[in-house]
Parts: sequence; C-alpha cells; structure tokens
Amino acid sequence: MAYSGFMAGTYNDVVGHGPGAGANYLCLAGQPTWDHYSDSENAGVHITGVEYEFWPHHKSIGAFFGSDISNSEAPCSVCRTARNTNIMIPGRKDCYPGWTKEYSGYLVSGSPSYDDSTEYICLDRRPETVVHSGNSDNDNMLYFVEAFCGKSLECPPYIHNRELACVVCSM
Ligand SMILES: [Ca+2]
Ligand SMILES: [Ca+2]
Ligand SMILES: [Ca+2]
Repeated sequence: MAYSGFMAGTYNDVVGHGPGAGANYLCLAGQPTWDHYSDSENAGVHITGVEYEFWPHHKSIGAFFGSDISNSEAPCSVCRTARNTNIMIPGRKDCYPGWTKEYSGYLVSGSPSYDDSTEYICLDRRPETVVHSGNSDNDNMLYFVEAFCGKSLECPPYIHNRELACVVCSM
C-alpha cells in the first residue's frame, strides 16, 4: 500500500450549486498536510466524502457485500504491485488466464438522479467503512450499475437489470 485515506468526490448538488467541477473520485490522503491557505469559502468547489447508498438495494445489501454498509462512507487505499500492467475489467468477476486477481467486486457509480457526473469504478465485494460514518449524509452516493438491454447493449451475453461485476487484474 502506498497510502490510505478517504474516498472523495464532488458535491452532488441537491441544493442547486449547478453541475460541474471534477467528476473523478479521489483517494484523499488520510493524513493531510497543507500549503498556503485561506480558511473562508472562496471558490465553492466542494469535495465531500462518498457514501455507500445503493438505494433501492439496501434491503438486500448484505447479500451483495456481506454486511450492511448502507450510509457509511468509503475509505480507500492506493497500492502498488511488482506486476506492471493493471487493468479493471467491467463485466467479470474473474481474471483471464495468466493474470493475477487483485480484487473483485461490483461496478458502481453515482446516480443520474443528481447533477454531478462521476465515473465507473470497481468496488471491492467486501468493502470497509470509515468508522462512525453511518449517518445518511447523501453528499456523494454510490449505486450499483445494471445492464440495460434496450437497443444498443449486446443481450445476450448481458442480462437486463443485472448488477455488473468487475475485477482488477495485474500481470
Ligand atoms: Ca454517511
Ligand atoms: Ca444515504
Ligand atoms: Ca438489478
């Protein structure tokens, strides 16, 4: 592990700040240090923690993740491996032959119900939580990503409304 910290992202704009700012998730350092700063609100570019929301899966969330992580925030870590190629494969829980599995889980992202764009990331199938973060804060929320067999997605092999798995593999 290179470092660990708190998953972070843009505020989801439930109070009308407008869409925009960065879409990517960050692994914010657990032990910050600072350069020059001003302790008043200036630019309004807000970064928040990221919550395991998973509505409306919350009633069955233990079947996906092994525990009820609803409304807790996500920690994160950045890791290195001696294997120099790392890929995330959306749509599989297993690596292809010759690759080493780093972890597998579910493809997750923010919801189109909100104004902020996010990205698709691979969440471990047994997630950890930030301690004492179980309040429903709803600043930036994670949801499952489901296959949509409308017109353009190839179905089969994909199946309508099924939650997509993912795996991170290295070689
Ligand atoms: Ca929370
Ligand atoms: Ca919540
Ligand atoms: Ca589903």
